Amino acid sequence: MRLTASDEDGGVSQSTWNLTVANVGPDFEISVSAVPLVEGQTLTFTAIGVDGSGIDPGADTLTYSWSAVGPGGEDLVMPGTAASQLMPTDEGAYWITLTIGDGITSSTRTVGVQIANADPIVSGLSGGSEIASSAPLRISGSVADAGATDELTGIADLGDGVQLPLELNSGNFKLNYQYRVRRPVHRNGHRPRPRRRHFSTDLLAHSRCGSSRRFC
Ligand SMILES: [Ca+2]
Ligand SMILES: [Ca+2]
Ligand SMILES: [Ca+2]
Repeated sequence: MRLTASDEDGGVSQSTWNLTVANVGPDFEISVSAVPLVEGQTLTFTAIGVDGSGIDPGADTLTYSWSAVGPGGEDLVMPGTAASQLMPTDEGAYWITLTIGDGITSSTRTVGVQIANADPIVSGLSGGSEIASSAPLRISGSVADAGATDELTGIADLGDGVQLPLELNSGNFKLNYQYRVRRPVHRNGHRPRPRRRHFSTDLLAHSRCGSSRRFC
């Protein structure tokens, strides 16, 4: 910085003052999108300044480097600049780290999110809801789970003590069961003619934890 002093008679004097402006590094927090913290849900992480200020007070060009560690200690890729996204495939604790540099120095922040398991969903049920006692029971449908690594099992509970395992093929199942009703014997030794009857079937789907069994 140069200081100049002048008088009314044309006298001039100058002096130089060395002034150094120090860089201020990035300062920020990581915000998480307000969505349910469950597996299969895409989460958005955004770098924001502290207390409403900017991430860096200078006009520096900032660089961003995101990374994440899953519940099993696995490294997860997170591209992006001021914001990045991650879709947890299973429940558990995920740790997201962001480093922002301004060309001179850098700052790093880490935030953790606890992801919950999502229940499997049974859908697309089709088949007869009323059959004769000697007719086969046929029901089909599908089971889906938001957790990409969850292993699915299913049980059909006929409500009378009979429970049948569902064999899932790519999430689809077909239940084919010969449902028999014991007909009472009358005093004369004859059985009454079979009558149609109603029954209810509960399909229970379960998901087993994939990579992080400690959160089951
Ligand atoms: Ca700076
Ligand atoms: Ca799961
Ligand atoms: Ca699940």
